[in-house]
Parts: sequence; structure tokens; C-alpha cells
Amino acid sequence: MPLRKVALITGITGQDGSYLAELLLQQGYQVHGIVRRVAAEDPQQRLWRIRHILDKVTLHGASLESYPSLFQTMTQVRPAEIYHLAAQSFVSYSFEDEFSTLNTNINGTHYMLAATKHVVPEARFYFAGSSEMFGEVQATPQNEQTPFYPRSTYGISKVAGFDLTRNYREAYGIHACSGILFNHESPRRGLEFVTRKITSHVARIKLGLARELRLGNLDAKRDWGHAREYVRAMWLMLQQDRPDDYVISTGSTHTVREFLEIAFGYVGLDYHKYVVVDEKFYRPAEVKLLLGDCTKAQRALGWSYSQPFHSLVEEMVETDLRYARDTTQDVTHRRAA
Ligand code: NDP
Ligand code: GDR
Repeated sequence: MPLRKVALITGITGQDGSYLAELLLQQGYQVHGIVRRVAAEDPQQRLWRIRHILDKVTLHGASLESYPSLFQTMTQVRPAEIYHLAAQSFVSYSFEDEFSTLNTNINGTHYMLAATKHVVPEARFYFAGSSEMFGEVQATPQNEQTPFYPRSTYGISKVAGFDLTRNYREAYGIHACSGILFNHESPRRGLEFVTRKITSHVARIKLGLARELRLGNLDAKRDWGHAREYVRAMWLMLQQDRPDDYVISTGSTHTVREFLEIAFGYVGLDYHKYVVVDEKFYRPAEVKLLLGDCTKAQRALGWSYSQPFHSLVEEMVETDLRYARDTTQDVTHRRAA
């Protein structure tokens, strides 16, 4: 039997990590993931996105803040492909805690690259870059040539991670790639991000469990795709002979307002009656518009995106309706018991 390729994922408990682990398992990989120690203590809460594949992946407790723990894991696993997805990924929170965002995202990436160089220099490395690096956009649409102008410490940390990754490629010959991924969503999105915040509230409002939804800037424009499609692009980047950086996007942009219209409209409600604009959710420096041009990825990777925007929104609302109904039934059953 041929040896199974070994992959190591940081951030395996997150939205992208869970879809990527599924994809790699389907491709026959042996999948390892790095998790924080607390994840093992509270698997119900922390491992919900990978619960269904827990018996097929191997988890290692390690910390992005500790180089020795990453070095040790790398030595044990000796991966052929490394997907570095773990990060403090919530832009809003980066304004509240600049220091931990910079520490986790910059040092964590540096430690992962350094451990790769020392333990498995022949391995292929993926870094999760972001459209937030474009920030106050200098050209529209944004592609690999567009200058970066980050607007948050999150964006700054991703520019630093991008530069570190390029430097390890150029200085040490590591097969290291950065994906510059635009926003991608799914029913597994964290509840704090605007799309899932909207769809979870739509479900609760529809079922009479909530009355309003408080949001910030409704005019922000994002290029939103589906996470399941985007992790395929990560994998494709590491299958190329030559390491490079790629923009991954849908090529169309929508306002938060449009997302609201589709999500509320899907359950027959008018969002104007439920949405309250709250200053609390405005950011000190906002990214107003993002729109990606992924021509390079289409040509070089053969990657393309086709899911219509409304079907992404509807899939998220549908799933949240199911979760909300299940929760209500659980509570009713418990009360009746
Ligand atoms: P999530 O927020 O869903 O997942 C983040 C992951 O990082 C979780 O597994 C989390 O672990 C882990 N993590 C966070 N902080 C630490 C830490 N200090 N030590 C160890 N692990 C940590 O993010 P996504 O899956 O959406 O995104 C994956 C990556 O892609 C991130 O780097 C993000 O910045 C980047 N990105 C995401 C985009 C998107 O639209 N989704 C677009 C562009 C880039 P735990 O479960 O323990 O919290
Ligand atoms: P973003 O995603 O910052 O683009 O980062 P988020 O969903 O948090 O915000 C998108 C836009 O919606 C506006 N907005 C609100 N956002 C949140 N979270 N909550 C609100 O109540 C609200 N009201 C309006 C925001 O101002 C913003 O303009 C995501 C993350 O996944 C990053 O890790 C990733 O790098 C980028 O996408 C690309």
C-alpha cells in the first residue's frame, strides 16, 4: 500500500481548518492538527466543527506562543504539507487587544516557519493571508499586484505574516505560499462575524426567540464566498511545483445591507423592522470595500468559483433555522422530562 501523505493543520478547530481536514481526508492524507490545551478540556464546545471526523484525525496539544511546543510537534509528525491557519482572526477584536493579535499572528507564523525550516525544510507551507491586507484599497479590483494598506492590527499582522512567508521562500528555499483569501463564510462561521451573526439572528427572530439584531456599518462591501470552495484553493497552491502567492475571491461584492435583505427575505421578513444600527459595532478604522480579482489562481491553479451569493446566504439561514429549532426542542424536552 502506498504511504499516505502527512499534513499538519494549525487552526483545525476553526471554520477553514474543519473543511480543509475533510478535504485532505478525502484525498487520502493522514491528517494531524494542532490545538490549544483547553480544546482537549472542553471538546464539546471547542471541537464542534470537527466532531464528525475526530476518529480520523490526530490532535496535538501545542501553543502558537511556544516555539518548543511547535518544534516538538513538527518533529513528531514530520509533515509533507503544513497549513498554518491558526490566528486571532476577528478584526474587531484586534482593536481591543492589539498586543495579543500581533503576538499570536506574527510570532505564531514566524515560529511555524522556523520550525518548518529546522525540522522539515522540504515540506510545503501554506500561510493564511487575507484581503484585510488591502485595507484602504489602492485599486479596484484587488489582485496580487495591489499595494497593501492595512487598517487594523489584524491586517498589519497578516502583512507581516505574508512578508515572513515570502522571505522564508526567498532566503531559505522553503516551498512557502500565501493565499490572499477574501471573506469566506459557511454555516460553520463563528457567531461574531457579520454573516453568521445575521443568519443566527434571522433564525431566532423567525422562531420568536429574539426581537432585534444590532449591527454596525451596513454599507461595508465584501467579496463573500463559501469556505468549502476556498480550502480547495489552499490545497491546490501546495500541489504546484513552484511556490507562489494567490488571490482567492468570487469577483463580486455586496453590502451588509444586501446580505440582510436576502437573509431576512428568505424567511419572509423585512429586515428594516428588526435591525438596529448601534455605534458600538462601528470600527475605529473601517475597510469599506473589498473586491478580488483571482485571474492568476484561475489560470495557474485551475481554481474557479461558481456558487451564487444568494445560495450561500440561504444555506446559512437554513442551517441556523435547524440549529434554533433543535435547541428549542431540546429545552422543551428537558422541561417536559
Ligand atoms: P476561525 O476564527 O474560525 O479559526 C481560527 C483558528 O485559530 C481556530 O482553530 C482557533 O483555535 C485558532 N487559534 C486562534 N488563536 C490561537 C492561538 N493563540 N493559539 C492556537 N490556535 C489559535 O478562522 P477561519 O477558519 O475563518 O480562518 C482561518 C485563517 O484564515 C485565519 O488565519 C484567518 O485569519 C484567515 N482568513 C480567514 C478568512 C475568512 O474569511 N474566514 C479570510 C482570509 C483569511 P480555537 O478553536 O482554540 O479558538
Ligand atoms: P471582516 O469580517 O472584518 O471582513 O474579517 P466581519 O464579518 O467581522 O465584518 C465584515 C463587515 O461587516 C461590518 N459589520 C459588522 N461586523 C461584525 N462582525 N459585527 C457587526 O455587528 C457588524 N456590523 C457591520 C464590519 O464593519 C465589516 O465591514 C473577516 C475575517 O474572517 C478575517 O479573519 C478575514 O481575514 C477577513 O474576513 C477577510
